[in-house]
Amino acid sequence: MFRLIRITTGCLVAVAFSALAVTLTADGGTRTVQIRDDCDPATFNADPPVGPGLGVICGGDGDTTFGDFIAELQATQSAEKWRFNPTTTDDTLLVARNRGGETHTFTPVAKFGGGVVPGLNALSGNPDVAPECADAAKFGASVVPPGVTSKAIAAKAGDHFQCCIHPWMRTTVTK
Ligand SMILES: [Cu+2]
Repeated sequence: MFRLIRITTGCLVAVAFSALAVTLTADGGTRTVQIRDDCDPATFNADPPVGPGLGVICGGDGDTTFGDFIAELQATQSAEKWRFNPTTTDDTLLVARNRGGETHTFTPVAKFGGGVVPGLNALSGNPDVAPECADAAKFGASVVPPGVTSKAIAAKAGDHFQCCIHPWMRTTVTK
């Protein structure tokens, strides 16, 4: 750094280098976790399955019908296109960005477990509800609606984040 400054001329250039170094350091530890789904609005918002009074649950333009979503869960205990990306990160400042059509949560949990939808817990093999996902009073602050990016969340190695609606959606912070 000193050599760079010496071979350049002028105070403004030196200041510019310093500012760049600070910016790179700050960005290096931040990770945007993309939240994705593929819900087909016609079938996800139909009644059934959603039922009256719950409003629109799929505001996106995905291609997976509700029937295919359930069938995939029955076959594999997961729906591949409902996911956090990445599923592991060594970054310790996280923001979650919902690029899907459904509301998701990005909730810190001590241990991965089920969420607030009993049917999805059963289909995904998560019968034990994570306490942090037990009710909206607990996970409400971690809800990420479609199109929204969360505030930055400080994390450390070993931390776990999951969706309290779709409990197979997970990210683990690694060393
Ligand atoms: Cu979700």
